[in-house]
Amino acid sequence: MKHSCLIWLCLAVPLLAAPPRLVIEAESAVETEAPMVVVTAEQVPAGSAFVPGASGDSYLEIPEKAGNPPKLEKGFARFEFDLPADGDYILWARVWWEGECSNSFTVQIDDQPAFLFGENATYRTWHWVKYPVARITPPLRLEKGPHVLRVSNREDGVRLDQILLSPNKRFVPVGIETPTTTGGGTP
Ligand SMILES: [Ca+2]
Repeated sequence: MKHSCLIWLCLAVPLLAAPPRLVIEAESAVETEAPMVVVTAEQVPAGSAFVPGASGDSYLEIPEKAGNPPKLEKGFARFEFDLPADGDYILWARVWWEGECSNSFTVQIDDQPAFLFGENATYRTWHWVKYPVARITPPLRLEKGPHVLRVSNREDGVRLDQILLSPNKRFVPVGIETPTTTGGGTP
């Protein structure tokens, strides 16, 4: 092997070893239950307003005043996806929160324990939020193959544009990401 080829191989192997990140449009969920709804400019929930700037000009929403647990347990979106490799993943979501009482979801992956997602203090703008936030909480250990992710109602007045799973703990999404797969349904 030529010396230059050896250098190329050394550079390429670490890149090939890292599993790629997964990006899903929220509106491509395989199933949604009201009051979680798909929103487009032409299809806006009564009493709500369309928020521009979402990828695909479409997102999921639990409208403000729609209700939330414990009075209303309903409202979820279910996603199905395949992971190309085992890994420890960081979950990111591009969200729009109405305010401090409208800034979280409950998330569950497969049969793992459900966890609280959000509760950060950035309101009324699209932005990325991650899990886990604290370093003491381990990333999500996920195996290669099919998975089910469920985003459930915890507070109304919330919007979800994209979901991203990254094995790279240093990666930070900034704007809209290019979808790499669907959530099992049609966007
Ligand atoms: Ca979207």
